[in-house]
Amino acid sequence: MKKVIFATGNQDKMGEIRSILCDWDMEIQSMREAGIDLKIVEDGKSFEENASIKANAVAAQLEEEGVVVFADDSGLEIDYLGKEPGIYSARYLGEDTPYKIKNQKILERMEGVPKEKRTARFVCAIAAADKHGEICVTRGTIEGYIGWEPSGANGFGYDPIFYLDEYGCSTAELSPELKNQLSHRGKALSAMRRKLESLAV
Ligand code: ITT
Repeated sequence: MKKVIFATGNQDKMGEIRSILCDWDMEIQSMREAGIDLKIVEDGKSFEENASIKANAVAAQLEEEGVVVFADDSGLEIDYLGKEPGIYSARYLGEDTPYKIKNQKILERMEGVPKEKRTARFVCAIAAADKHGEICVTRGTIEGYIGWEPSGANGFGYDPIFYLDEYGCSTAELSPELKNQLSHRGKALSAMRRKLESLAV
């Protein structure tokens, strides 16, 4: 294996992925850097299915041996809201709606809900595929709760309303290094790296 191409159009994710994998001796490219432009319909029923759909769609375009496509499908599950927005996290209230508004809406829907019922988690599935097909899928999660107000300017998406008990702050208030060490994405990517190393892909 000589190169990983990430099947994502999300620049915030891509930034985190590069930092998480910065000590891996591997060429890492975004889909755009690899010159691949694909509109992928994410119609799976789980994070794992959607990650596979994205990785397989891009891998089907590959001609070169030794290139592996990774895809990240991730989102926020809020227990009180029946695990919403879940796999629809990017599409919640509309793909182009600013996160300030999405986060405010979630806080409104959680009004009056006590701390013990505000549990939530970020989930990340990473799928890997090459020109011969799918290799494997890994999952990482981080448990937390929905706070009462947005706070912090780091991270992206739902980070300002997702709080960690152990740190008493939102994941948007953590340094990028600490978020990456603890996060769903950090865990799923580390698991994938170990798995591919053990399979000697
Ligand atoms: P690609 O499919 O092109 O990778 P996307 O943004 O559409 O980009 P997803 O379908 O996986 O990606 O949706 C993930 C959404 O979940 C993302 O847009 C955020 O709203 C949310 N999310 C995932 N990880 C997050 C994190 O670490 N912090 C905050 N929000 C996160």
